[in-house]
Amino acid sequence: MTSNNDILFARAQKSTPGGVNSPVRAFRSVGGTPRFITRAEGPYFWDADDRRYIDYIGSWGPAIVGHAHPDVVKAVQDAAVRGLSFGAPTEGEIQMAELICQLVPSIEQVRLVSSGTEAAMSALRLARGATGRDKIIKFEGCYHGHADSLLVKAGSGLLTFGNPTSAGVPEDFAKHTLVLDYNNPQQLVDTFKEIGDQIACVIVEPVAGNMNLLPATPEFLQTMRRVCTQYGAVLIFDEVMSGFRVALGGAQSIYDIQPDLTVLGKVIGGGLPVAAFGGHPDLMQHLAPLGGVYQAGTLSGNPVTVAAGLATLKLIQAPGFYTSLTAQTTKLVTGFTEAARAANIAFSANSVGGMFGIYFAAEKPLSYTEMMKCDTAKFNTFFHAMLDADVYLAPSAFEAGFVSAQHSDDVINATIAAATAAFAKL
Ligand code: KE4
Repeated sequence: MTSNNDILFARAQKSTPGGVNSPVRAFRSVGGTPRFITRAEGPYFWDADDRRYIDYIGSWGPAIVGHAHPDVVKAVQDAAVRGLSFGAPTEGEIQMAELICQLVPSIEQVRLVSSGTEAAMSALRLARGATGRDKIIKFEGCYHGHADSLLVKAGSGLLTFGNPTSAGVPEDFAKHTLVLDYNNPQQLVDTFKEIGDQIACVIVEPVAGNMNLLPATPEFLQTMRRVCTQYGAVLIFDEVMSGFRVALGGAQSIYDIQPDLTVLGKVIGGGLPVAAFGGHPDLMQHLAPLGGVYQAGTLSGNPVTVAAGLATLKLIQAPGFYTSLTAQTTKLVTGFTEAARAANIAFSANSVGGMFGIYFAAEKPLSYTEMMKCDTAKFNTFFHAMLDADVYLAPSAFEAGFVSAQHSDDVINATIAAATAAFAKL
């Protein structure tokens, strides 16, 4: 019997490139038919055949309190009946800004935007405008959204500037971006010694989640903080994924390092489109309408989105929220690892707070190069075995997974049982 997902996917591909509005959803790296989701609740969502899955995508991070949480839904409903968007300031935006500043110590002023891409792009422009410098440093394997300057891969040598990873990005844009190795502090020091006074900023995922999960070593981030201070470069932590996911104060609270700017997204909107960037007022004052760095947005600080975000941020401040989320995620990762060992599969796993990574490699990868050696064919087989067992993992060997506060012991145990059977198939 043809699945409704197949019917919808065939139809979607006629009106939208690849049938999706974001590439990772198309299942291109794992093969098969994407599931078209009709509804979600708690740790579950349902596809077009009304089949229920345990969801470990969580909208790539936002659904940290569980899907369709009654408090969040009510906040959205209450806001919506008062109008959807005004193009004028609201008190909710002040409450959101004040709460973000309270929860993230390095942020003293913040600007709300509508996507992580927009937030990272704006933070880059602010760093360039504030320093008067053009060059930026990012790291291979880190993703900061699809702004032109960030769709750049490593050049051949240490100081060869980047080449575009995407068609449509002019060489002239890529040449200002230097792509270095994640978790390689010495390379960073050497680069700054050479051209530190040309560097506007360093942007990094302090806990990387876009090459699968790869946490930075403390030394890597400490070195980064030191050289940015020494050479007057802006240190930007992209915590779109790790913010309010790995800890209430984000990765910067775990590593106890204060970046100059922080980029946030995902969790702060609870699933509706909001992101943010913020830091010290000395930097933020460069932004229009005060300063010369232009940045704007029709739906920035949207009242309905802010209502969802405030309701979500209220829930995650509950005492023990992260203790419990971390415990559940650790149980999941431990269960996966034990099941793989019992089946004699070369497998490892890692987690930080409520995000996890699974690797078809005997040891946890500690670098991009090691990560690229993971067995993606085995992952793809495992992915589909789990999907057939109604467990929906991220449809790529190079994405992280996300646990919500609603992933109870029963849900985790059911997932581990499915993994035990799936490993046996490998
Ligand atoms: P958006 O523009 O997709 O809201 O955010 C871009 C972004 C920026 N920084 C980090 C650290 C991110 O993880 C992201 C987006 N993450 C991906 C997950 N790999 C979103 C999923 C997708 O592209 O559909």
